Amino acid sequence: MSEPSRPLRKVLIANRGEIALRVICACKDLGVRTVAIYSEADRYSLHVRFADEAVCIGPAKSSLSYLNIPSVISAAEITNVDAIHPGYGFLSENSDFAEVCHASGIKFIGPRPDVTRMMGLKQIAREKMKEHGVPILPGSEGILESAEHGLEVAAQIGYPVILKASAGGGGRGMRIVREPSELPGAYAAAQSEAASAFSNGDIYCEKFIERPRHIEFQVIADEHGNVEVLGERECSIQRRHQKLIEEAPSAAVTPELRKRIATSLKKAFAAIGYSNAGTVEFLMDTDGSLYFIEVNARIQVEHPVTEFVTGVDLVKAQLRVAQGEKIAAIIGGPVKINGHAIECRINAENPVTFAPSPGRLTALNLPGGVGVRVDTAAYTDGVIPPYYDSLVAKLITHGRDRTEAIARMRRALDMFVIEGIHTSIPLHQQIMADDEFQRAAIDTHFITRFLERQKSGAAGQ
Ligand code: MV4
Repeated sequence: MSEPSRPLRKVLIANRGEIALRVICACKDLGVRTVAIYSEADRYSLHVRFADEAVCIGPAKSSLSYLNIPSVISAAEITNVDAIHPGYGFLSENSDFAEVCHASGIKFIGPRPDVTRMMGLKQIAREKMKEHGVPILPGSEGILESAEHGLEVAAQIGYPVILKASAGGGGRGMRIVREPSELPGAYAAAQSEAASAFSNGDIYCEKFIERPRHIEFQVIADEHGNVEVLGERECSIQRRHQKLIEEAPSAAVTPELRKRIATSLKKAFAAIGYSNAGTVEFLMDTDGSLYFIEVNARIQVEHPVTEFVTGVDLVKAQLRVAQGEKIAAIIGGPVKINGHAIECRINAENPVTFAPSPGRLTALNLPGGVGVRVDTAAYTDGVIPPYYDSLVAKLITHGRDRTEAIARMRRALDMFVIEGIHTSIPLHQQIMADDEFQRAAIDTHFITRFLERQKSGAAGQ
């Protein structure tokens, strides 16, 4: 093990729920002390219980607590932490927050603020990736200057095209344009929507892929210019831009393609000075080509499937990178993809209407056994508050191959008991039994087709 040049003594976790607990686990494994922050709605949460110290930072509403930068920084200063781990969501990709951390002498566990800011401008990220050999979709060079400029680019690349907000991401502020007559209206709408949602009306344009797979690559980079790529995840099973099921590896990525993309990403990420964990989103066209779309400069919800198939503890790796350690010491050998892993997100929601279903858990049984992992902050008599996202647990299974991972997922779902609220467990049981899912015949329209099949009574076996 390489000696950390800046060993972490104490870390504040600027998050809640399962990811706060996940970070506490990694800190405990490294012998790092932890500080939890919590809102008034989370006083009895497990992250508060299992951290060494805990500070209440405000009312239930996120904007007044987990998103309140002065409150988070005050808690960090009072408890004298060395660093802040932001988890995902909340302040995790807020480069202003990362800057305030550093100005207060606190290490932000993530990429440098200037790099995160650059990745947040999607057309700049696109340009940088292109510059270093990562494949991108045909589209505008930089932002569109006008609707006329959009018409010129679209005429060149061919319809349909998609207009995207430079400061958007995750599906917000996009417009599909199928013919020239639609473009000026779509451009004006996208621009005003982006201006009010992101205070930045910049729009760029790409060729629209009708039926893509959503595939993302895991990157981990140290602060000495070394980058490693830990394979990919298949994330096509989503509903309204909320992922439901993720797996690693993708059944659609060959070892040659994986190698080629990894090589290009190592070059690009070294060149932009990226450090810590990152995810690179791609779309795969029906011909099997992968195209870069955006970078997520944070640890992601679905990181456990990558941990299962690579054996790398990604959150511990984030902490070690922040201590100044080198990737070679952290990964300790060449990356090998071992078997197959699947994650089902268990949400507090009605499995038919998808309406949120917060409340008290009157009974809980977590499944276990070979190849099963549950990441959750849930406990019997605990409450899922209505203020935050509806994730109750992540159920992750591993097998020697996809078939074994599915069998273990079905067994684990059957033994997962949650009473008192509605959850997506029944939905996952039906998807696991679905023929298209079992054949890995998936793309971003899978859920739409699946729900249609359910309605028409043509269920799987
Ligand atoms: C696209 C696309 C088709 N063509 N870009 C949605 C989320 C954001 N990260 C990018 N998104 C898309 N970008 C081009 N050029 C289709 C989507 C898209 C999508 C992508 C991944 C997973 C689910 C999706 C659902 C609808 C649209």
